[in-house]
Amino acid sequence: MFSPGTYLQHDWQTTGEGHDMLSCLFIRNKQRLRTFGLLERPPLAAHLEEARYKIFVAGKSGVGKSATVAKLTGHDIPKTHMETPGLQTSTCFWPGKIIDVNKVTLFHLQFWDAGEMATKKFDHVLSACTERVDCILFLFSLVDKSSFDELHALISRLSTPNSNVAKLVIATKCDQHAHSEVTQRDIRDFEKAWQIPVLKVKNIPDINQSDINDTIHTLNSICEHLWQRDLILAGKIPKPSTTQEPEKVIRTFASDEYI
Ligand SMILES: Nc1nc2c(ncn2[C@@H]2O[C@H](COP(=O)(O)OP(=O)(O)O)[C@@H](O)[C@H]2O)c(=O)[nH]1
Ligand SMILES: [Mg+2]
Repeated sequence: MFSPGTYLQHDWQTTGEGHDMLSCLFIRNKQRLRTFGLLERPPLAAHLEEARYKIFVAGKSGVGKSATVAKLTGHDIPKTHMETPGLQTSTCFWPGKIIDVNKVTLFHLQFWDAGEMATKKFDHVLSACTERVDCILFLFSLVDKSSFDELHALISRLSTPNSNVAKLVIATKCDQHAHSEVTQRDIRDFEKAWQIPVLKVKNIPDINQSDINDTIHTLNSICEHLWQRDLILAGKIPKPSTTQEPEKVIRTFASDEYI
């Protein structure tokens, strides 16, 4: 796991250049991201190099997959839970300043969100989501411990050895932290065991600067992990060696003790 700000300048959005670009991407007095149709591009796209990525959003039904995608793509956040019918894709454009080359890249993120029923009923839905995927976001809800416990099996099921897919975990419903069933310690232990960072989101409308900063932080983190993955694929940086499953780590320690 690398520290935020290794590949992407996280405070770039507060600079004059970043501020100007963000004003093309936010609407309603900077309270919400602009949405783009299939063939639409933000006005700043003409001047920037664009990098396109497919992101699959996985997690138990009701954890907030559709709400998270809606928040990150500027759509209305669903107020009640309605199982996503079939498969939905949504797009977001996000500019990020790459530290190494001192250049702004426009990240074109396409989120793939599938309802649980659809993935269980039709095998091709899950394979469509994972085919040539660049990143998987594993979601759990802070107020549903079982969604956190299920993560281990979910990550193992969707990870193939030596695959170069960027992985991030997102904890949803952080606005309800008073009712949290998952402790900070659980999260720290999880990060240590899996070497996958856990981001936190609250899927409520961005009503103040701190909420907007949370959205900016989430998008920067996703883009930074995608960029790191590209550098690994291009052979420019080594692949982190600590991505084995926790069970294997535990077994190694256990056999060492007997030596
Ligand atoms: N308070 C709060 N509610 C959330 C959050 N994320 C999702 N929800 C609610 O949780 C319910 C399920 O969300 P949804 O995105 O439909 O779940 P999905 O089945 O994983 O796609 C909806 O009523 C959302 O409004 C959050 O961060 N905070
Ligand atoms: Mg859904």
